Amino acid sequence: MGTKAYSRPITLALLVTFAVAMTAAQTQAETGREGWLRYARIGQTGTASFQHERIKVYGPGESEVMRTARRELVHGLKEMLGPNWVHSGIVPGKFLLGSLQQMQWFHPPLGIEAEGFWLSLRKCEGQACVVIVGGSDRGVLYGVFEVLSKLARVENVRGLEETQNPANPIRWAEEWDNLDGSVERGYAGRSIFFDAGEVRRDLTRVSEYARLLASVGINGCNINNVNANPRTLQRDFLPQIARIADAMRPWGVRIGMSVDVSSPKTIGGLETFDPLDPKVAAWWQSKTDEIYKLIPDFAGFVVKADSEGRVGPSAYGRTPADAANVIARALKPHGGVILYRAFVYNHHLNWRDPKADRARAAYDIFHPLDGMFDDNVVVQIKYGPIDFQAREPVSPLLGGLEKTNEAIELQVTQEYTGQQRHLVYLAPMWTEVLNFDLSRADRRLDPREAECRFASEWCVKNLVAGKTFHRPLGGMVAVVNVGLDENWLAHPFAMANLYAFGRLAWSPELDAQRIFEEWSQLTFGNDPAILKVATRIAMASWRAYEDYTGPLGTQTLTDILGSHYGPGIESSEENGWGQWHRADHLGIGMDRSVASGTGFAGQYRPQLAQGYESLETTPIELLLFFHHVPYTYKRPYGKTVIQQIYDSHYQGANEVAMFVRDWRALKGKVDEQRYNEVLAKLEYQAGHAIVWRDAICNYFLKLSGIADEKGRAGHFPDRVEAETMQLRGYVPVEVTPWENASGGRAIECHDEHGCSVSFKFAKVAGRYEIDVEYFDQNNGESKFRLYLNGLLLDEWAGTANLPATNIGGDSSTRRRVHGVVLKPGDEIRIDGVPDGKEPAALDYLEIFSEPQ
Ligand code: GCW
Repeated sequence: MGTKAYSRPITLALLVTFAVAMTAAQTQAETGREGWLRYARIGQTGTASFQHERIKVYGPGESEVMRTARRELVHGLKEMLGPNWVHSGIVPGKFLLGSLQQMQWFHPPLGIEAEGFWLSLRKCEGQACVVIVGGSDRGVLYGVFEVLSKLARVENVRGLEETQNPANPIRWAEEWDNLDGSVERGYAGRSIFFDAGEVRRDLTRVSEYARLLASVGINGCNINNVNANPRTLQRDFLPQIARIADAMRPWGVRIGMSVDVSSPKTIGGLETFDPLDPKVAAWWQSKTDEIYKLIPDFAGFVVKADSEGRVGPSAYGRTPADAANVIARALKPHGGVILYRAFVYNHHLNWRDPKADRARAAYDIFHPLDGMFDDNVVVQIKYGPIDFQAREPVSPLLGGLEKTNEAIELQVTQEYTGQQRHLVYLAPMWTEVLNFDLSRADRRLDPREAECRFASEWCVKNLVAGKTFHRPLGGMVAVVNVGLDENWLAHPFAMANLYAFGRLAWSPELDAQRIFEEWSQLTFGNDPAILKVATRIAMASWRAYEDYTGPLGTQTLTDILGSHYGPGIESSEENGWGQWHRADHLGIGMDRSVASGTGFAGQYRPQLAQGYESLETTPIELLLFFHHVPYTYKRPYGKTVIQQIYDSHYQGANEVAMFVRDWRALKGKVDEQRYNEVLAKLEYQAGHAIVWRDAICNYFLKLSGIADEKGRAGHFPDRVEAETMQLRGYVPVEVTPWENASGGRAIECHDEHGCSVSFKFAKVAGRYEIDVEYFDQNNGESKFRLYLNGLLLDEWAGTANLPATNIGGDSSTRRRVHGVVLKPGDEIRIDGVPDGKEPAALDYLEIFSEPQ
């Protein structure tokens, strides 16, 4: 290390105390645009854990990433420490950053890998200083973010001395953005990359996104939908793609692109896209060379082929390995990689065939190809064998490739887990998957247990990182689908999933709750009251969602043919998509045993396969994924399956009601904007959880004919069905499927001047909560007014952005009015005015007694 590295120090001097006190309550509005990188002011009231008289940032090196690192550090320190920053330029430094080569004279420890870093509190010229050494410039940037995060969370850095290396070489965010600006399965606004067939002129949000990604160590971003439009590869389009790369590069985020394997034919003018045809290979080579001319650090391609209507190598009788390798060889000279998705399956399965099973597809297709993929191919495998369900067994393919690189694919975008209208913190599920031991014996098949305590080589996290079989590559990717919404993912808490994904890709050893706490502190500040409530809600949320949607391994029981959002129990049956639960009046579940079912259980390693094979040793959470059982089946000391269905749905819905209550306790502590945003979303979720609960309980009550032993399912003593009230203009309608509305019916208004519905209250006098269940479609903004004896109690409009153009489980929404004093004979009336195609529809009123 020569003095050259010190030639252009940025020096900032002032009197600063890093206090360990709580951050003051954040009471001004916050939009969430900064994500967890808010750098809120640190309180100055406590004892210093770490005192500086002068802070100076030396940033040797001139690379773009190094400049970013230096700027970010200065920015973060300024924001957190206050406005008293002064540039001095001469004072001995307190923060030193540099790459390994530049900082040798600090004798950094051995073992700092290319993207890793070393943080150390040292004495520099007689004063305490924080040394940040990266294995590369990117490593320095990651180190800077780590230090800033520690400071923001007022962690004691007095004894700072740590080395961190990422566990996974591949840590990518993938976006399903289309060139027209829409985002497939995106729930947070339009694409930050594209609009109207072009790359956006203003890529500010892209740079900001790259900053968020870099702050949790994500090093790649695949920018377009895996259902790929070949247009992105066209010569005149590539310079636009290069602009995206330019926007992300300063943050060390390399971009990748989804490509359609038929491109040599569709845009290349060849008569074939057969991967074994030399002309096709030449086309990929020259196309790839062209890309690297414009984007020298291009990360690579992602491929979806032979899946859900996409063409693929099967068109020529070739394998995924053939298709992957021809592209891999074009990337190889440039250091690029191809992520070939194992999400390959036939969606025209014969549902009458008891042996047919979509869950088998990935393993059946890819396991025989093990060893046939080039070294820069990574097989990208969804965590479960079906499709991002709230609960699935771990994909057996993750343990089925020993001579092939693999990456696990997760979803931050909550396609099947409430679409960011429901709060679902997914890291507990992900850590369960990552810690799952695919070799384990059948001693205890409880998927809630972290099994990898003894670092088994068959642990998913070790397999995907490439450690088990010493693979050159491996990693974790997540479909994120951020959008132009100011807060990126629509629900403030959804950002915890993005944060957690990055943290886990960096270090899959981390604990889901610990990660959440970090995120919460960074996002909402260090007030312990907020931390406690937010953490409790988050940690209970996945289980709650699973409980009120589809427990016992039935998958999510959502409308799989449409929105993937509200309940749609029969949508998965009697079609070729293969998400079957096979419920009939006697029982439910899919027999995937080897002995009598599809044989899927046999794709696991022997001991685990044995565990899943038997009804008794299959973990209860996956019971119906592996077995078809009568509703009356129960384990010793357990409940019947049907009773578990009832209980879990009531339990899940009650849990969300608690989320609302708990969050309310934070009024005045969390800034108003985010407090209100979260509250409104939780209230909506609590209502929608009831829609889910009732749809599923009522459906299985009718189908099985077995009553809920607690008398809840099908009994709603506080409910008044809209169709039984006095209707003026409103007309009763049947709802399809019937279970998605109370009593199977609702009322609609088709008079543009409005309609009205009323009834006389008949219970004892008291104080009540009135819940109005109405339908909020996205093709109109109906208005509703609620009256008590002619006096207006509440009014609202159906303005939510729900994935529904008609009445049903996607649009059913609850409006709650508290503290209404009622006596027998009072008239409750609702006036509804339709708008556009939305008929101001109502399902029922529910009137609960409230404490006086
Ligand atoms: O879950 C399904 C989604 C599709 C998606 C597909 C995939 C991009 O419903 O929208 O297509 O998975 O992962 O390829």
